Amino acid sequence: MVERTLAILKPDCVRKKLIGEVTARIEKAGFNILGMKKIRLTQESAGEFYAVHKGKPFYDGLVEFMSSGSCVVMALEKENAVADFRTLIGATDPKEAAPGTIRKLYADNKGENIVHGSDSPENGEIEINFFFSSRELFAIE
Ligand code: DAT
Ligand code: MG
Repeated sequence: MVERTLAILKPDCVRKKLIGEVTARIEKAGFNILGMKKIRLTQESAGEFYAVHKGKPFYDGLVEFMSSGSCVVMALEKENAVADFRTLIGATDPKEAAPGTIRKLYADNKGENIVHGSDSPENGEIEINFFFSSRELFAIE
């Protein structure tokens, strides 16, 4: 099924000047980029985006990190987009990520892991709507 998933190139990705390399990997893996922009999360908006993790020991650090610099958000579309994007980025902890995955290649640790991917098609839609209006999304024609 054709699905949509949200990608966030996190502040560590931007700081390391890896926007181009990560985006090239995403395109080469067959994802269509429907929308793409640079944003800066506030602590409040980062906390809202990651509300599902509220109360976990890493939550405060996650909010701090995600609001520590700018990010690039992308709305992606592809057959089986959610699972295929998670395969492309690899496990949350780069130490456990498969060889050749984006997190294995570029991430320093579990907290600063270069890229976010949605965990279900439902959350993909919700997360895309968090950052994009429908007028900011364009199919490849
Ligand atoms: P994922 O981003 O792979 O979906 P997640 O949803 O479990 O992982 O967690 C969201 C983010 O929170 C993750 O990308 C990095 C951070 N995080 C998760 N578990 C962590 C931990 N044990 N220590 C530090 N940061 C963690
Ligand atoms: Mg997750």
